[in-house]
Amino acid sequence: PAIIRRADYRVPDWLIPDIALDFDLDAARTRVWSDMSVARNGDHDRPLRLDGDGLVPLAVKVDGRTLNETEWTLEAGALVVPLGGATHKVEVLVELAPESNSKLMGLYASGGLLCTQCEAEGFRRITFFPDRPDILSRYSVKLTADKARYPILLANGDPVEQGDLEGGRHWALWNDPFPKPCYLFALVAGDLACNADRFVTMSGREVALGIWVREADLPRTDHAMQALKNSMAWDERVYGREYDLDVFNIVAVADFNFGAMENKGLNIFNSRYILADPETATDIDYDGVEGVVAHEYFHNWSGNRVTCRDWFQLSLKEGFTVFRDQNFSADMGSHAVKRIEDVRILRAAQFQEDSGPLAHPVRPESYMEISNFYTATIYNKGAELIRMMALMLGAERFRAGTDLYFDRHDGEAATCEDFVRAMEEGGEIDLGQFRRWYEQAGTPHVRALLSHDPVSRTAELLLEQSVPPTPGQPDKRPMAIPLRVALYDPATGSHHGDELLMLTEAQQRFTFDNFASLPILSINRGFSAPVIVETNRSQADLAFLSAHDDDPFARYEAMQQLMVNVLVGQVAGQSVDVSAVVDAVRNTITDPLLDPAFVAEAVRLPSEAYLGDQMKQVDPDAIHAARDALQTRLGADLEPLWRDIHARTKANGFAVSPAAKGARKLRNVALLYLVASGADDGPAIAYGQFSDADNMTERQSALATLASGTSPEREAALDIFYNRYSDDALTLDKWFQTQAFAFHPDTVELVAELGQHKAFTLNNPNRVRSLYGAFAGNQWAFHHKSGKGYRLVADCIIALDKLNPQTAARLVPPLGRWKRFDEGRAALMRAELQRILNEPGLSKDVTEQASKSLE
Ligand code: HT7
Ligand code: ZN
Repeated sequence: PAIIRRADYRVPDWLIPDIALDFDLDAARTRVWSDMSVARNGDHDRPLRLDGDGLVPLAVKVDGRTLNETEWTLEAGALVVPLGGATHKVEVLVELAPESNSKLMGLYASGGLLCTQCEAEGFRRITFFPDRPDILSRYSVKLTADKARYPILLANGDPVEQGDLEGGRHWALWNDPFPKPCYLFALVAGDLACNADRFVTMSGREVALGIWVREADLPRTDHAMQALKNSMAWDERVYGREYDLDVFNIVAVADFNFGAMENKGLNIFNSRYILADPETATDIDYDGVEGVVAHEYFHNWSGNRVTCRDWFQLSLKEGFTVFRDQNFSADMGSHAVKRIEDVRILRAAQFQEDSGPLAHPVRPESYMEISNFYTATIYNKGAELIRMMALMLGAERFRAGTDLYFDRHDGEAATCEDFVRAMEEGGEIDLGQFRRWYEQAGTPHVRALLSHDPVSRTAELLLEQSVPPTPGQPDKRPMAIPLRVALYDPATGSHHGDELLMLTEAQQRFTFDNFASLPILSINRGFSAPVIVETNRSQADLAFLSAHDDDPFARYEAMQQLMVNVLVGQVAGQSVDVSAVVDAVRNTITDPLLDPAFVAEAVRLPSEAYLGDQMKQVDPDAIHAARDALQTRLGADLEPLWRDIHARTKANGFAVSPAAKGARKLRNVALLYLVASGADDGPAIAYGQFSDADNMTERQSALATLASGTSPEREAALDIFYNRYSDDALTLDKWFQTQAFAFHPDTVELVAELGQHKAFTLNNPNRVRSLYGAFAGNQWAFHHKSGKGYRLVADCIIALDKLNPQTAARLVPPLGRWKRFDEGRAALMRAELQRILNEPGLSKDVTEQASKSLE
């Protein structure tokens, strides 16, 4: 497949200022009439080239005249029409079969609905069009369909008119006054019920809000509606950004390749990020709904009003919007806990990506298939870049920078460089070296060595940075790294102030006055930079910080590092002292001043995958054994405390407040340790929580705890859960996911069986991710030394590629981490990647991921 390069960007040959689309909708046969005004862009004689994917033109007209078949050509799916003048009217008719569209890109059918997904390149599967984000057009869309089957007809923008037709059909006309790229086009037709509400904007305009779902799901939409209204108010208050249309609609669909889509005025969501009630949604689900609703809403400015010039600039909208949604969620709950959660996700997904064969810069230089670049690097590392700029500028200057960015580029297709320049000008700062964060892949390593001179009573911090080689980038230049640090004086137990150090050289020294003895280093506070910090801090220093650091992230980090040191030492065969960890955990769970949600985060053991990342070579079995043993030890040594926490955090009734969520989080951690302790009544207590819970957070957590054991309660709970939720797809996903994540000796066989279960289907991406995606994230099971875990996932990729290549391609990266494992496992992983690549007719999506993974 062809490689697309950032350096090859050229302005479009033709612009499309206006387009009218006329859809005659039907699941089996939909006809699409497109009527475009086209305008030559610059002085050239190149033909009009309209991208197409799987389309056949049934009629082509130019300025009202039907062309014969010699007057146009099809080249690699695109319709090419030579045109003589400066402007023309071009019309094209095509026919689609939405019900046969299993890729879920373009127009497709989902649970009786017809809906669209166009980002990144799905619009070319609907009609012939220059499918690139720098072509901005005004859309007018007419939808016609059978009224009984599709009583609701929605498209972008504002509704204009509607009417009935003979034969039980009806129509609706929508107009979007804001020029937009075609990836933001959307329509939905179906039998939907509406949760209707309103929002009055800061200038006093009333906006009609609608969340559209199946009638039966209506009671599960209130949390999403509240999140939407909170997001609208937050964007006005924090960024001064007001909503611009008269209506804002959201539709939930069951089959969706991603989380959601920010189509102008008509967001389309994976139903898992809209529907929530206590019976079926965990607190993580509630937070997911709030965060994704906010994310898609915020795109209205960071993405829609200011869009991307080309797909290499994807992080311009995604990194910035993730940063915005993270801060929104922090404001809705706890800043400390949100930061810990976000860093955990960054490390689990992005650090892994950045250290493997698929590492790429936040602004990539090339791609084969753009869908493969909706990555943790573009999204989460991209957000960290914005966060660093916000930190360096300070709140006021950052706001001046974003105001300038939005005002200067409103209605334009912009670049990452435009954003950085607005930050520089609005924030009055030089970001010259900082730009390397967009160019260089790989997670920087920072070595921090603190020393002390008793004569001058000074402490010296030596910082050294390096960025590891990544594909295509063997040599790296030093980055501009903002590090928040504080030095604790052991004599007083307090620090002399939080400072922001800018590390810009490969090696740099910083001196601090007035220390009688060697201080204790608190570094990268708040995770101020997305780097890996290596220090010479002792276990005693870490224990001190885990009890006293006044930066919650650094305090959490100290506790995690204590645990990592013990576990990595054990895996390496060293005899290590576990008591410091036991003491630190005891201190944390008995500290009455701490937020329970923070306590839960702090005392949870690092994941097996994170532990693997700390080692030269991952030994999944040794990691599992060491972690399991430490969990048992912490459970047993502190058993009465866990018992007490578990009993005391039981709530009287359900609430989704931060306090109630924090209590549930801690309760679930206590249950985990209690069961791990080996106490005879552990499984019974877990089963009791499973049966008595009035909410899914406690029920699923108890189920997960049981699923990782072999007690008789395990099977009983799994059966009850299945029977209770077998007709609720989103909740049944949890049943698959819980088993795929479980630490059970037979997980591979169980997942293989579940792949054959009558409720399993490759046609629903949520189901696939719940089973195979979760399994590939279960390090101990997936990396079974026999290679049977690899085979299972490879079989799934091969089968799924024929239906939905995008979703198949997202399962490939775990197989690409073979360099991190022993020779035996590496050979088995490579063999599976090769087997995938040998498959005839393999998609571009999977080909790119598998071939890069083998390099
Ligand atoms: N901007 C949206 C991206 C998206 C997507 C990408 C590829 C394939 C399917 C997709 N669905 C949505 C989501 C977002 O970041 O808000
Ligand atoms: Zn987004």
